[in-house]
Amino acid sequence: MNSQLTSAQVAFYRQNGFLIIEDFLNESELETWRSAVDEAVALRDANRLPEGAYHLARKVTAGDEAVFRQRINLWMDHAGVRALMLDGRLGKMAADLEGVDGIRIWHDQALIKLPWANPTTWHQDNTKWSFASEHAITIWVALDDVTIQNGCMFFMPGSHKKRRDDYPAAGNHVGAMFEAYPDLGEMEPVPVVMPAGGCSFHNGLIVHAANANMTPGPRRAFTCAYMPDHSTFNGIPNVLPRRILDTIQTGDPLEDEDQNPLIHTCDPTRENLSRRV
Ligand SMILES: O=C(O)CCC(=O)C(=O)O
Ligand SMILES: [Fe+2]
Repeated sequence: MNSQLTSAQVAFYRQNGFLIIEDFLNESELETWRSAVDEAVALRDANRLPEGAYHLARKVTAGDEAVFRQRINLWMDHAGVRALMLDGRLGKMAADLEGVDGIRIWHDQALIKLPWANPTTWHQDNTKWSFASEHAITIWVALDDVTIQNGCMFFMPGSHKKRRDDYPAAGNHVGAMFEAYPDLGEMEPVPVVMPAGGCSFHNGLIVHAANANMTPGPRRAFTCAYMPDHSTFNGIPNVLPRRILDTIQTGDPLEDEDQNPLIHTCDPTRENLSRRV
C-alpha cells in the first residue's frame, strides 16, 4: 500500500478538496480487497446496514439499486474487511491530509455501480452525517478500472470551502443541487479516472457526483468515510444504530469504539486503541 504522502500532495488536497493516488494498492493487495469486499457484499445479502442500525433496515429491492448497490459498515460483520478498515495507515493518511490529531471510522461502504446504473447526483457528504466538521474525509478505492464510461466521480475543485446545507435529496435530476446554488453550476468539474487499485481522497464538503455506468460491466468501489476524533452528535440519525441513538444527546461526543473506532491518534496515551488489527 502506497501510504506515503508528499507535502505537495497534502497541499494539493487542502487547496482542491481532493487527491488522486493512482498506484495505491499493488496487484496482490487489490486481489485481497476485491475478494474481501465481494464476499462481504454477498454475505450481507439485501441488507444495506448491519443489524441494529436505526433506519434503512428494510431490505433493498432492485429499484433501490438504480444508482448503485450500497452496503454500509461491512467492517462490522466481515473479518477480512475489518482487517482492511482498522489499518492505522489509512487513518494516518486521512489525519495528515486534514491536519487533525485523530481519526475515527464514520462508515465504510461498498458502492457498486451495476451495468447501466444512473448517475450519482451532485452532493456534499458531510451535510447528511451525524456530525458537522470541515475535516471529514473519505477514501474511495477503485476495485475496477474507473472510466468516464463506467461511472467515474467528478469533483468541483475548491468547492469544499463552503457548506451548502439546503438542497433537494438525491432522486431528483443529476444537477438538482445547482438550482439551489447556481454558482456551482458555473464550475468546471474534474473527472476522476483511475486504474483498479487506485484511490481518491475527498473532503466531506466537496461538491461531487458520478457518471452513469454506460458499460455492461460493474464499477466496484470500496470507500470509507472518516470522522475527526472529538466530533459531536448533531441530531441527525444517519447510520447510527438505535443502541446509540437511545443514549446520546445532541452535543455529546461520538466515541463509541464499536461504532466509530479510533484508527489513528497522535496522542501516545491512547495509542493502544488505534492498534487493534
Ligand atoms: O461512487 C459514487 O458513485 C459516489 C461516491 C460518493 O459520493 C462518495 O464516496 O462520497
Ligand atoms: Fe459522496
